[in-house]
Amino acid sequence: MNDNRKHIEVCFTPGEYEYFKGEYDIVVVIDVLRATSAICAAFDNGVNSIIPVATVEEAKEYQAKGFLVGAERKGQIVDGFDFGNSPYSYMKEEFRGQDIVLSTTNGTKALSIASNAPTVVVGSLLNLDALCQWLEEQEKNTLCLCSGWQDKFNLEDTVCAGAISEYLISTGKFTSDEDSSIAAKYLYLSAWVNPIGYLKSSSHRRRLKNLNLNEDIKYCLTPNQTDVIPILRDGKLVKL
Ligand code: 3SL
Repeated sequence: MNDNRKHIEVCFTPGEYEYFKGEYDIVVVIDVLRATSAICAAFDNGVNSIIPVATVEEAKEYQAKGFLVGAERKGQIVDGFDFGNSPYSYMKEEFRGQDIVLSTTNGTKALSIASNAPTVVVGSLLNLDALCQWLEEQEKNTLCLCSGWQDKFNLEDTVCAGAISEYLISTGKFTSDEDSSIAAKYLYLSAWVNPIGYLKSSSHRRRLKNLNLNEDIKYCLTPNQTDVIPILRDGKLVKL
């Protein structure tokens, strides 16, 4: 057994992050529905950078300075902003090469609380394989931080974190100690036979379905559509 194995652990919600922080070289922030999926889609479509901000007030300050700003709360575009969190918003030609500011209910909050970690990257089902391979190459202690929903556990982020953990453990270079990590792995193993079917039961999927966001759900739950790995550098997400 290789005793130099690095840790891959899972934190279920931003509220629990304080019990994990400081121990990991890399934090992977995950918000499958929809913030980190939208961010991956944006970079895949040529956006130059994204400044994630935790509050609508900060988003308004950037708007006043002339930035292109998106804001979402509870699944809907915040009044006064032109776009929110739909991955399709970021596929417009006019966004290519642009610097964007984004504030969302949970995803940008998680990015903001993780921002002091040595390395922060964005994970989703969309960039799953590329991210797993990159994490394997780094061989560093890694934490998957699930954005959850208003500090509550959610299925889709946990399944994505479990997929990352399972892959890294299978390389023989990583191990997990925390029960949250082991639970995430088992959840992933039972979900992966039919991820869309499994995640049909998730509360946030139902919330988004009620807002007629079925196309977004389908897109966000379809793995491996891009190789981009967004990374936080000086408060800005850029393409690695
Ligand atoms: O919480 C978030 O950051 C969002 O992704 C939520 S929603 O999918 O836009 O409802």
